[in-house]
Amino acid sequence: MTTTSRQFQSLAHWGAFTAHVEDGRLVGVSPFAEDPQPSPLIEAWPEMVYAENRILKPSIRRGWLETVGRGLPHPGFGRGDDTFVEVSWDEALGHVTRELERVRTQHGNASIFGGSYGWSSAGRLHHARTLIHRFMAAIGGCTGQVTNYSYGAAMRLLPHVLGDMAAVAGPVTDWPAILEHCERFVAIGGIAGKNWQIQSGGAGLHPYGEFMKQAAASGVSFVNVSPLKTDTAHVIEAEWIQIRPGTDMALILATAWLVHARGKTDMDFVNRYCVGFDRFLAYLQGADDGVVKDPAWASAITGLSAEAITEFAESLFDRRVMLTAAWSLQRAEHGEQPYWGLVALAAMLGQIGLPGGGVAFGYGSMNGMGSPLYELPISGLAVPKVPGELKIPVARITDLLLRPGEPCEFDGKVFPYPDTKLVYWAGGNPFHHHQDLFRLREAFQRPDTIVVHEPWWTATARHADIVLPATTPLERNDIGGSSRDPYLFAMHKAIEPVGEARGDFEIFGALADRMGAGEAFHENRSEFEWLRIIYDRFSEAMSKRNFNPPDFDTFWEAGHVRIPDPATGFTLYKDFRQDPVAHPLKTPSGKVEIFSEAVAAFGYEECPGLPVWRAPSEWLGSELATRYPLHMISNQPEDKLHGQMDASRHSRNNKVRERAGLIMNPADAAARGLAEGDIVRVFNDRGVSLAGLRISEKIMPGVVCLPTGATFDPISDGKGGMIENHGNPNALTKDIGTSRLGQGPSAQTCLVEVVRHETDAAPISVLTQPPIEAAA
Ligand SMILES: Nc1nc2c(c(=O)[nH]1)N[C@H]1C(S)=C(S)[C@@H](COP(=O)(O)OP(=O)(O)OC[C@H]3O[C@@H](n4cnc5c(=O)[nH]c(N)nc54)[C@H](O)[C@@H]3O)O[C@H]1N2
Ligand SMILES: Nc1nc2c(c(=O)[nH]1)N[C@H]1C(S)=C(S)[C@@H](COP(=O)(O)OP(=O)(O)OC[C@H]3O[C@@H](n4cnc5c(=O)[nH]c(N)nc54)[C@H](O)[C@@H]3O)O[C@H]1N2
Ligand SMILES: [Mo]
Repeated sequence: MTTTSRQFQSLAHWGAFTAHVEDGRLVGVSPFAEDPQPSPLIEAWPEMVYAENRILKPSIRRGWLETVGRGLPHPGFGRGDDTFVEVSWDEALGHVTRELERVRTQHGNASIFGGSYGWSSAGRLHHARTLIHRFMAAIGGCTGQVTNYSYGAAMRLLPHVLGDMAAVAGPVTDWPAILEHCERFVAIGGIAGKNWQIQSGGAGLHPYGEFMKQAAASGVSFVNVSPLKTDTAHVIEAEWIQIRPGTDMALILATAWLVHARGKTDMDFVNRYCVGFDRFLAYLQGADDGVVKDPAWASAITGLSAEAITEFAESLFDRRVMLTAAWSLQRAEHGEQPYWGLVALAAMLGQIGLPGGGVAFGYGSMNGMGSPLYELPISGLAVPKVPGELKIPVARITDLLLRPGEPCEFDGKVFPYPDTKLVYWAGGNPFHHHQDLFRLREAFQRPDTIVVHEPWWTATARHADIVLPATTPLERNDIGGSSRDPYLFAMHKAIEPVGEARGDFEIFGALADRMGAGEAFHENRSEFEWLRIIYDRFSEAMSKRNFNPPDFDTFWEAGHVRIPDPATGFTLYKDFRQDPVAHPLKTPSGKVEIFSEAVAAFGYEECPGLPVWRAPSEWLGSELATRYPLHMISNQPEDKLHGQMDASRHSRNNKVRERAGLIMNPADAAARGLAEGDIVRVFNDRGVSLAGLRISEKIMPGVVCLPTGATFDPISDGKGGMIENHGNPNALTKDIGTSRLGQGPSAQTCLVEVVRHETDAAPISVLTQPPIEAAA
């Protein structure tokens, strides 16, 4: 017997790799040879492609087929507990088009929700979220979503303060500039290496380890202000300041107060480059509220001693300083404030625009944050604008479904939530990403119809009515790359689609054809015709930069092309500093707005015109902490990307008694009589989640950490209620906006209590298929 072995180039958000295929079956992967530190996550591919929880055929929920599918009203319940019936593609597509037609004619396009937030896959052509938006535009539009879960609050705040989003979305001051010029690097929320495995759009290089090695050798002094010691690489030996979650703003304000009290405010900078410093100073000194924001004040809030706060502040005097915070800081109630506060502090220290100094966010949040400015020009299919189309702030999804007609306030505007009849999701997992999942589950009972495209039976697919099996990138041809990396990659089709899966491009194309919108959607071009167009656009943009990439066929055969390295040493807002008249910021004043008239005019008490401390509704100093004395952080998982690859060995081997591991300080465990490996009930008024216990000195007392990503597994509690069985933190998190300004998610604002789970825990079932009946 002879075996045919073939190799294919591919790419994921967690890196580039070669797929090894024998006799048409994916048998292994090897990392991209030029990647200095490939992510082990690539090894999950062979398992995931053939995983037990792959969706093999179009499947429709039994209860839907018997009601809405027959023209009867939706009874308002049934999602998430029902069986699915496998049907043909023709039948499934027929149901989808009939429902889209019915809803748009009876209720209007605004009753179709197609925001479909989520990470999809790395390829540009088959990017599911782009394709759903393009499809919806072709049939007259839908209700969409703006901003993101990652740094949504900052997306709305920073334009008011700095005129754009560069400080959070990039390009930020690069590592070479930092390592050459910076003396003190303040990382609030740390710069965690685990997060650098990931780059939206994928990457050929993972340079984090290299940058950290250089950082260790550079003499820059690092401080990690975080409840978790592991939020920085051990090689840089960062100081660790253990701060209570959600209180960073008090530390920032006290630092600012002390900077001024010690005569260290750079008044020249503040006068020439900023507006509103006087208002901020008055606030720091208590002119408005009688509260002086000094270290003693901040000590009571942060749990740090006044001496420690003073020392921290003094470490910033007369030195080149980079102030940074993780994106997680603003995924909390009032998450705008520490960002605005850090900008104000950087301004007072006169650091903005100085080489390697100033303020920027997310150095530890994703691969390539602070990498040289490659700006690889790559884009997928265009999404035409639909006039009048409403877009809700991304994290208000449950409110949209539960509160039709009620007002949503957002960044100075107000609009009513439309009445949603049909929800359509492709390339995202709201039952991973959203907060308070039992509330989302209730909201998901409301619409008439929910359609989902997925390769795997995620919790979202399980809560849908019509589930269409999507291919993985290895089952189709694509092209990928990202702006923070020097490579453009071919993504070869390595294997035939698993089961009856189809690509999202093909699925939406077929639907568009049925609805008379085919031309607008696919323009009568095939997969390969589009790939050539995307490549030609890349080539053309690169040739303007004096680099001529090879022709498409040569590129496709080689598997990748590397663009030349750019100059390094970029410092954000350097040109503004050099000449604020020629290079004003895009704020109303052209300057850094420490006070914003525009924000003040919105009249939001929780987000006034200047950076302030507002106690969140849940934190260790709140009254609720008497009942729920532990602050739960839910950070990004080291062993997967969000909910993806949860069924792989890599993720499963890292679980504790099959459940996500909750990290707890030994003192808190001892006080509760808990031992390593216990199954614990993590709970608050919103829900219960069963996790496995991990005890560690690397988390501060009073704080527990339950990373995201365990597939949501709601089970009966035996008393008529439900609990979550798999350690999913979003069964517990709070579903409120950061403020009316940003309306970002507030996942990090969450108190809990933890006790041992005494009864036998039910086995986890969500990593396989839900109950399925084969078609009659
Ligand atoms: N508590 C808490 N919650 C959080 C966060 C937190 O810090 N704490 N972080 C938030 C953040 S920053 C983010 S970005 C979100 C992430 O939330 P999501 O982006 O929604 O999470 P993913 O699991 O990546 O979901 C992507 C889905 O797309 C599917 N998919 C992959 N390829 C394809 C394809 O080709 N076609 C189709 N149709 N589907 C495909 C995957 O199987 C997966 O289910 O989570 C947020 N939620
Ligand atoms: N391996 C892996 N990497 C990822 C992802 C993934 O799913 N897996 N997701 C990617 C995505 S979409 C995003 S948006 C980024 C997110 O990037 P980040 O938001 O930076 O990531 P997190 O891990 O959520 O948070 C970083 C740290 O912030 C600390 N922290 C939380 N709350 C507070 C607080 O109130 N105060 C202080 N001082 N610290 C706090 C926590 O200890 C946490 O470990 O990560 C990306 N990288
Ligand atoms: Mo994110």
